[in-house]
Amino acid sequence: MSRISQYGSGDARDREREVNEVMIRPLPDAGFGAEIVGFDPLNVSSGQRAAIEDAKRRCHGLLCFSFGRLLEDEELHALTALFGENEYAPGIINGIGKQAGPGEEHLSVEAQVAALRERGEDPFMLKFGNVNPATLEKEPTYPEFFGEWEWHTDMSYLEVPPAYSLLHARDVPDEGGDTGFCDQVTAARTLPRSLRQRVSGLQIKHDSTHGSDGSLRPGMVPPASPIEALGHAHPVIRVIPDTGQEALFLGRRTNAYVTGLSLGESERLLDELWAHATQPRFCYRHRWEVGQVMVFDNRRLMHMRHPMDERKTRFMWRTQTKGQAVRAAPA
Ligand SMILES: O=C(O)CCC(=O)C(=O)O
Ligand SMILES: [Fe+2]
Repeated sequence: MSRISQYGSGDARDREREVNEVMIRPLPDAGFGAEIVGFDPLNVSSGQRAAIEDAKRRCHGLLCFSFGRLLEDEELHALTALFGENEYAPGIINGIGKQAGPGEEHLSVEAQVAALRERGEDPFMLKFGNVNPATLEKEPTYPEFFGEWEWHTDMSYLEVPPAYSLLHARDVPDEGGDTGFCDQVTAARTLPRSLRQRVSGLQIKHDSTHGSDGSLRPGMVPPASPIEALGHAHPVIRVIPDTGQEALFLGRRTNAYVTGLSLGESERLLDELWAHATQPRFCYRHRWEVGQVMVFDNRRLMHMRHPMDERKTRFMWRTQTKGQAVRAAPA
């Protein structure tokens, strides 16, 4: 993929733009995406806001804000608000990447949010890694944390999955722990015609029982087979509302199931789709710098995390924005 044709017209001024002292330029060494430098999320001019809207459309849904410093909670929330309305973080509200524990089945979302706030927790922000969030001292964590996290789209097991996710690097190892991004609009555009015909009208059920690191989510029981997995079914090819583009929407491979097929047929079709969707030519691997925020459009990109050394530390903050109803591509 040529960076220039992916980003814009190829004119040098067009590729590197200064808007009220904010620099927007193609993400180095990537086939897509833009890097934004010199941005203050608490003080955004209308020109900057328009430039970000434009970059959202032109940069394949991947924007890297390089702040060169750690953000405050309210700064990450202000940046998130440029991309949409806050969505709850996974794993803390029943039904959103978490199964209610015994006696918790009737708790309202409001009651759960109030209890989280009481404990000083932010229901919209996930803080994860192998450090204590308050002291930043290294802490033991579950073994899957260090391995390779599979390709996925955030929270696609929901009926209305989030549109954007924002990941803020607070502490990253000097090697390992990179994040990969994979463009599913290009994957849909290049899908062999015969495969496209086979998936026309089909849906995939997106499992909620396991996280992308392979660990079981809070309160969940492993399904007997993908057919029994808990999660929502979505069209294999969706239309992104903002741009009208078609994108493959595979979610994650573990426990995925093409509804209505036998398990064997479903597995074979999914293997073919995944082999096509994750080709290196559609992907970019991001090496983090502390202080960066990667904003990615879940409707367009899948992401994964590379493994890291157990002796090292990594700590990220994450927010996400509410999405819109998933619309199937026309047959
Ligand atoms: O930490 C990363 O690089 C990716 C984590 C991830 O997949 C997520 O927070 O959704
Ligand atoms: Fe993720």
